[in-house]
Amino acid sequence: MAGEPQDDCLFCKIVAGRIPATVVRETDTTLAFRDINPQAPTHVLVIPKAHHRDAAALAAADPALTADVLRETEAVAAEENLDSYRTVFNTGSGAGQTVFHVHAHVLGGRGLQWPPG
Ligand code: DGP
Repeated sequence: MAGEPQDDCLFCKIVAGRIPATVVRETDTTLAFRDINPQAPTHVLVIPKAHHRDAAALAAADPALTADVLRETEAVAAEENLDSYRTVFNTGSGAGQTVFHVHAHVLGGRGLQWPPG
């Protein structure tokens, strides 16, 4: 069911503390932790604690939680002293999504090219 923890979900396991992560921010509804394979000097993932598959599913199920995630991306950028940064939601395997628990990548600390690959 939407929002319920999934036994086979990596990020639900991080939320539950069953897999370690370098947490940089936590709220009642969200968790922000460093990406295990950073693509920039700052590369933090912001997730809702509740399980939703992707950004579209999250936005449809819980607009307030969607806003919480977006607010936290900005909070991470401020804490990391990023003047410029990129927030990315990969949606679907064709776009590079590999973990199907919605997450915003916050990337910064270097020049970022456009368009992305
Ligand atoms: P995506 O490809 O958009 O689904 O991004 C998934 C990201 O998750 C990817 O950049 C690598 C990161 N990742 C995968 N496994 C782990 C993990 O166990 N811990 C942490 N911190 N990040 C992970």
